[in-house]
Amino acid sequence: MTAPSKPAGRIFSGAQPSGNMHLGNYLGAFRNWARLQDDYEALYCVVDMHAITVWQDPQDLQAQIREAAAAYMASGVDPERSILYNQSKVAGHAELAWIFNCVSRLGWLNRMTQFKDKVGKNREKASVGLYIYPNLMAADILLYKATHVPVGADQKQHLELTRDIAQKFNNDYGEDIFPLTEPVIQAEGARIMSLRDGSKKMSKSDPSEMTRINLNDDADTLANKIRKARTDAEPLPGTADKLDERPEAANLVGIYAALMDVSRDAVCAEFEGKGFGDFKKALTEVVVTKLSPITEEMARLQNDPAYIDQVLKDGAERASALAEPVLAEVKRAVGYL
Ligand code: AQP
Repeated sequence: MTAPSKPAGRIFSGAQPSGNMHLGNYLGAFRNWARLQDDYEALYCVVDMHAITVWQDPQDLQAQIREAAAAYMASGVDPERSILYNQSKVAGHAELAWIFNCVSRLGWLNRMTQFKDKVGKNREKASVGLYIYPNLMAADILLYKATHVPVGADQKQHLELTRDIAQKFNNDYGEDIFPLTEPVIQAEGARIMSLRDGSKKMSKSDPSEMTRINLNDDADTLANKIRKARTDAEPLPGTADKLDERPEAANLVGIYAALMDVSRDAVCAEFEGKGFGDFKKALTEVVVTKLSPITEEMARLQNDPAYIDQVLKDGAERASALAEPVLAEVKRAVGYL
């Protein structure tokens, strides 16, 4: 009998239960989480503390937390092999975040583009939580000394901040406590854009439902959203580099490529010269085929909230057991009695 091989490291990742989970979350995150769980020790968290940085109705939030957990599992995350839990159940996230609030610098947070994008001109009215969100994200990751974080390209800047915080903490306290965590970003699917505007990412919080493909959309809804997706009048080119100035066309080709696990060049070669009428039909078929098993499994799981709650509770106990020694080490280094 061969001994089980050692994991390549420890992964932490999460999504905010701030609305319906969508195709961007699936291709940029969940699908990769499932693929990585055999090679890494993996913690996948429903980051409900992040979600309340913008207003969430308490009743809706409970349903959204369960929906997120169901989406992870339906995408292939196995709660036995991975640790699946919700953030607010492990108090160490908040405790370490406070320490990091005292390590992180205002100048660093002022450079975070996601905060600027989210608040726009309403900076004065944004919650303080939204501003210090990247410090909590650093705490999420470093509470478990995670070595790798699989994320969409939009989170790269936050991960760089996590590394800055780890480095400054280690320097300030003269101990090598935290690792410098590496992002794991996939080539295809790393950045799925809005169906209505190729310059904006597909997002849960976009007010228009037509901008995103939700994992719980039925086949008719999906077909309608793809039919109405913005494109241009040109046919598809033979190679993907010719899509550089055509963001909406590039996005649809990218979605097709990511779902089929092929390159964008391969998709262009297949559809060269075809118009978007034909391409959208083929894309709809692929989206429906790939997403309908996930949609069905999510619905099945959400019909059994007690099961989801038990998974989250078990996961929180396992996560707490990993977090406790790290938090004890940090508190000792900081000089808490
Ligand atoms: N459009 C996207 N393309 C690729 N990956 C994406 N992710 C999110 N949107 C896309 C990845 O999904 C994971 C979970 O993201 P999140 O829910 O924590 O936060 P977010 O990036 O802020 O997602 P949304 O949908 O835009 O939420 P709201 O609107 O609530 O802010 C992350 O790994 C993210 O990269």
